[in-house]
Amino acid sequence: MRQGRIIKSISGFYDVIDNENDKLIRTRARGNFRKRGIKPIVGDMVSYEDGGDLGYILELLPRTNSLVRPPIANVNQAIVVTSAIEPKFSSNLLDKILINIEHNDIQPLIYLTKSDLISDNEYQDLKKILSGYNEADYVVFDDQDSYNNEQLLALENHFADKVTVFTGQSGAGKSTLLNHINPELNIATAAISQTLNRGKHTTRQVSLFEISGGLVADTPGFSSLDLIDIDKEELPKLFPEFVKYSPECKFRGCMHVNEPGCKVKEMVEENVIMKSRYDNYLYFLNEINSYKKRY
Ligand SMILES: Nc1nc2c(ncn2[C@@H]2O[C@H](COP(=O)(O)OP(=O)(O)OP(=O)(O)O)[C@@H](O)[C@H]2O)c(=O)[nH]1
Ligand SMILES: [Mg+2]
Ligand SMILES: [Zn+2]
Repeated sequence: MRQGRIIKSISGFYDVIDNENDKLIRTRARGNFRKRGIKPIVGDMVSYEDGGDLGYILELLPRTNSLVRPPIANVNQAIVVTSAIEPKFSSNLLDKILINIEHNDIQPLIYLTKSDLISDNEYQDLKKILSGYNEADYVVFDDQDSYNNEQLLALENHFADKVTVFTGQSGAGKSTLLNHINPELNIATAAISQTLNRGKHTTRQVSLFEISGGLVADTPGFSSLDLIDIDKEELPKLFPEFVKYSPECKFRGCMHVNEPGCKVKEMVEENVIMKSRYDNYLYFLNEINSYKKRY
């Protein structure tokens, strides 16, 4: 019995990389998986039997996390590809993406694209906003020349021994960024007018590529995002800079809304915590409350 990781799934077959010898083996799942309601997904660690031509997956090992759209398991970090324009930068959407990632215990990094399509002044404004994210402890890649070699290498340095997904709005440049990192991947990209107008995405399939000692997945983009599984009480814990100051709030379990002696609100007033992040927090809190009423 051997162990490995699924890096690709195509019509009932799973390509597994062996943990010890890095060999790639095509497998099928054991017949009783379906009866037991088990569906292997890309990223799953498995025990399997190497049957020569075709191997068999015997068991799935426990997942540390799993994403639904796209289905992928055991993800360590996410590169949040964020375009300056087309689609236009939105701090609300960026924060929503970030908290969804934090909710899954995944480390988000922010990567800005398409700065060549905005003016220098607009770029400076955006850079200022992104430096706030840097201060909130996020790694940010925001060079004006989005795909310059130095920045690409700096990004690749984060890949070793991790599973990394590229995520973000449709048309933001996820596949383009991956192609710059490794032109051999040759992933299909499309002008935004095509993807958005037809309501479909350029990237559909998920598979993990070996890059710089780690595994990396492109994912299909989205145009909007829900906060369906996030509880009200969890929300403040998904903002790292709130977590940092909340021990100094007067009340334990402070939601940083109307409570007196709230350190988070004080830090917002002192411009230590970004006002936009705090406003988005209140907005999401409202959104979560409105889900509660509907269901
Ligand atoms: N001018 C400019 N165009 C870019 C940049 N990055 C990506 N593009 C273009 O934007 C379009 C969309 O890029 P993709 O890489 O397909 O976007 P994606 O995020 O993979 O989109 P989905 O797969 O639909 O989620 C393509 O036409 C790219 O050539 C950039 O930095 N500057
Ligand atoms: Mg794509
Ligand atoms: Zn507080």
